[in-house]
Amino acid sequence: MSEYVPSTRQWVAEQVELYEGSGGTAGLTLRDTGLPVIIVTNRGWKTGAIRKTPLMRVADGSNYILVASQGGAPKHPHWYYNLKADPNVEIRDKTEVFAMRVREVVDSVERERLWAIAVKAFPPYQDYQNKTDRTIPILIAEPVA
Ligand code: F42
Repeated sequence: MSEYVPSTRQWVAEQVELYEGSGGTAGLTLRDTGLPVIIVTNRGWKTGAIRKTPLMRVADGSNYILVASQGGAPKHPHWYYNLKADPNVEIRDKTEVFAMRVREVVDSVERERLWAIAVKAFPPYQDYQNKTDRTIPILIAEPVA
């Protein structure tokens, strides 16, 4: 069984530590924004390591919208490639953990609808898209029946 390897970003690893270590009762927001965060547990496509990625909580019914923004950086985050390689993830939303399957949203009508929901939940996503010429991928996580 592969082990968990923390993010190389200290503040991210610390949030995961607090969120998971408290069983989903602390470390639940993006710094002091009050905006909710989820933790996506995914498998490193290269190392097989267990990775835990905090993302903004953007819900669409019982689905979650995952936005590979990485602050508008020129390249997609690593976790995007992990999810493409293995779509089976766990999403922790506070004290609840769900088995979910992820797919990239490619249909333009669906993407437009989900992007609008994401930007409403976290307006900086639009700023991030404006500052990079890469199209920020949207993935949707759906509960595994
Ligand atoms: N990032 C977003 O993109 N969107 C969000 O909405 C978001 C919200 C958010 C809220 C709170 C918080 O604390 C962080 C938040 N982040 C958000 C940041 C997010 O959690 C990630 O840190 C960020 O997106 C970068 O993701 P990353 O997967 O590129 O992480 C880097 C820093 C990392 O951990 N790199 C590792 C390393 O050793 O360099 C490798 C990680 C990895 O998955 N490696 C793969 C493997 O096989 O193990 C291989 C990957 C490859 O392609 O080589």
